[in-house]
Formats: sequence, C-alpha cells, structure tokens
Amino acid sequence: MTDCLFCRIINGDIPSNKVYEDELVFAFRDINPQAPTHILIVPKQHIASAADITAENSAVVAHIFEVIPTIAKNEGLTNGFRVITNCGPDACQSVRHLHFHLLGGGQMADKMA
Ligand code: DGP
Repeated sequence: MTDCLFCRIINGDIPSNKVYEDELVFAFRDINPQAPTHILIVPKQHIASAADITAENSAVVAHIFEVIPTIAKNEGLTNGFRVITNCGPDACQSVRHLHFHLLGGGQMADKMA
C-alpha cells in the first residue's frame, strides 16, 4: 500500500535502520526507542493490525515469532525481552500496519498498562 508508512519503509521509499529481513519479514529500529533495544518487526504483507489476522494470513505471524529469537540473540538480549503489539485506538496503535515491538536491553516495569 503506497499510503502506508511501514509498506514504504519495507520497499525502501523511506529509509530505516534495518536489523533483519527475509522473504516474509522486515525488522528495523524504532525511530522513538522506549528501551535500550527497540525493534519493530513487521510482515511484508500489509495486514492492518492484530485484529486482521486470519487463518489465511497467520503463517506470517508464526514466522515472525520464529525469527524473534534470532533477532533477540543478534541484539544480545540474553537476559530477556518483551514483545508487544498495539491494536486499535484503546492500545494507541499509531501505524496501521501490523508490527511487533521487540523491547529489551535492561530491566523493564512489571506492568504493561
Ligand atoms: P504503535 O504506536 O504501536 O503503532 O507503534 C508505532 C511505532 O512506529 C512507534 O513506536 C514509532 C515508530 N515509528 C513511527 N514512524 C516511524 C518511522 O518513520 N521510522 C521508524 N523507524 N519508526 C517509526
């Protein structure tokens, strides 16, 4: 989608600090990091949010969770990490392209909301 920020990052129209890419997935550093390591992991296929995951497109979501350990290891997150997806207005989703925040690099708060 040409009007989608993350689609434009994936296709290279908008520069990003890429940390991982394969045929299904693109991962890059968040422009506004909320932890020492803050990476966004997105499917190359445009899926608007977690509310739009279906039996037809869920394989890419499974693949994202398969590559998260590799990205976390590459980032040195040996003491743990957090994976979050914000979905819809109540969760303050600001970019309508499914993405998983990978956060780590230090002790985090024990509350998530
Ligand atoms: P969310 O609020 O869950 O939709 O997260 C969107 C994230 O996207 C937010 O943490 C900031 C990040 N972000 C927004 N615009 C850009 C951008 O142009 N480049 C990068 N690298 N990250 C961005």
